[in-house]
Amino acid sequence: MTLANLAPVPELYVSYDSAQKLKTEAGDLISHDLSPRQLCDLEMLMNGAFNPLKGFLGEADYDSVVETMRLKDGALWPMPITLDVSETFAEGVETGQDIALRDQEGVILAIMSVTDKWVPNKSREAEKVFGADDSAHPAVNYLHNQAGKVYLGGPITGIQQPVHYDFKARRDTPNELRAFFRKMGWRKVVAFQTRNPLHRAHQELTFRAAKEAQANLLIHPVVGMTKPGDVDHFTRVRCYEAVLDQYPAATTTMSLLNLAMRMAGPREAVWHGLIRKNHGVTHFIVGRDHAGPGKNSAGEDFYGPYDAQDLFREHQEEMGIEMVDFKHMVYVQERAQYEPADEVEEGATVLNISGTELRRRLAEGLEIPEWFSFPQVVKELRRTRPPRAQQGFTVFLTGLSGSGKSTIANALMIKLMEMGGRPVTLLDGDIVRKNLSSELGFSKEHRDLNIRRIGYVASEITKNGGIAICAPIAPYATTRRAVREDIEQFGAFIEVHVATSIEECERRDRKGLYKLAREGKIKEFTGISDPYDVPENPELRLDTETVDVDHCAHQILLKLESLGLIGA
Ligand code: PPS
Repeated sequence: MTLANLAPVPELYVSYDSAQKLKTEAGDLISHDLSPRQLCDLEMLMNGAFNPLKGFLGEADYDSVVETMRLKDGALWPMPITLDVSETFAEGVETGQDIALRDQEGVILAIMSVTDKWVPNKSREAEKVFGADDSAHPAVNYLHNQAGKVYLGGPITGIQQPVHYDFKARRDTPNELRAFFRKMGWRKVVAFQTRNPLHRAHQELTFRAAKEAQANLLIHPVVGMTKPGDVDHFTRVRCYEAVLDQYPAATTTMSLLNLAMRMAGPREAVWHGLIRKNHGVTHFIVGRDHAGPGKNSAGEDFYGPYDAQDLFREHQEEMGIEMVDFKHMVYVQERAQYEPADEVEEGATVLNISGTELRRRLAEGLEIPEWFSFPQVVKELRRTRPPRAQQGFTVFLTGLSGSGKSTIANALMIKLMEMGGRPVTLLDGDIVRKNLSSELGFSKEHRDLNIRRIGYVASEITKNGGIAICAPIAPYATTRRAVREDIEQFGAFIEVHVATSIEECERRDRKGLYKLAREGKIKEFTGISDPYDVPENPELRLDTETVDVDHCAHQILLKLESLGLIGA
């Protein structure tokens, strides 16, 4: 039987006095500004959640983790925790040097003594850690399109904890949770990891898991980074707080974990187990498709539904934390209660609402029955996810110069303004280049920056319930995808490919630019001397060669209507 050993785990912080001194000295060091994901990783490193790691992995440990799920000393550790930086930054850093790690406001949180600097083989990392070098996997996409090209490794000296302004009382370090369990006399604790709101089925299964293991229950949701598109953590925590009242008092607690998930399925499950072990937990609930990233680019699941459970089971003894299998709970109408799907009497009426169905009901403002969730949870979800017809969204037109993007965008804007209800903003390529991006040219870097700026403004508009219509060339698929991700956190992103051929654009040559490009007087001209990645799966593709502008704009309106974004 697993009982908790609640002695403290090692942290990487120095004493208050040393921290003050180090902070002053660190002012002279080269600084790295941590990305949101690195910030989460650093917090987990410093507070002992990633024990036994002492810093960002060096090259030998990294290779070993990628290949064998173990550090080079043999300790089980399935996830490479690495500090990725740009090539330019890496050029200025030598091994043996100390660097300061700062948060996004510039506060120095830690010093890292750089022992290793190398260029990783990211495709190998993707294959081994995430199972496929496929950018449909969010962590693989991050690896190739967001993470820097060079990795730095070395031990960390922790100066101060990252500051959180939200839900302070609900955030605990591993040692704070251990102390709490000790104080409460909890010797067996089962943890439930989640990145989704809890409904009645979850409440029932976690309660049963705790009863079966004769343990107390820790609801341990991730509030760092989860899967793009998830319900934001502010809303989720308000939902969790509402559900907490449903458990018998004094048997259950909730704590927030500032982890940046990777959605790595089986490896992630083992990683989650090790992290919970560090928090003093003895049992861990692993469900079907734990930390699953969704479908790969061939439309298939990345991992088998029980791969995570299998890998966890294989290692649980070594980890010192027991797995509790997730039971698929369903609502049995005749008995008016939840029961494990495999225990339901034959002939009984089983009710279930899938995640997709729930999102549809929320999006369309439809009823969500009491047997499915708690009224308070539904109220919170409705507050942040109003019906689609009241949410903000972005229409992103992309196509060659002279394809007709601006004309269609203008017609669409007028039509939407005529309908009223939401403010509409047009971010046309030329307008943006005049106002937001006047200093930029047409190199790949500048184009990316230009599109990221448009994406940023559009995401703010979308977040605040408005309609953004963007009409840049946006020639690169990876940048368009990044913008989609930014915006889909807040509302719909409708990519419209204005598919006018290069021949037709050149024939029209409204601005005379194609002629100049052919003569070599304009360099890096899209379609002539610079690439255009044709969108593979846009929400809509418009043919402007046989269809007039008015009708093109109308086609977009029909699409918006079919998505529930306008109308009723
Ligand atoms: S990008 O690639 O998305 O940043 O381009 P964008 O901001 O939409 O700007 C495109 C407009 O700039 C003019 N222009 C060029 N386009 C492509 N390549 C080169 N080298 C270039 N130089 C100037 C052109 O008029 C584009 O306007 P549109 O409205 O697309 O015709």
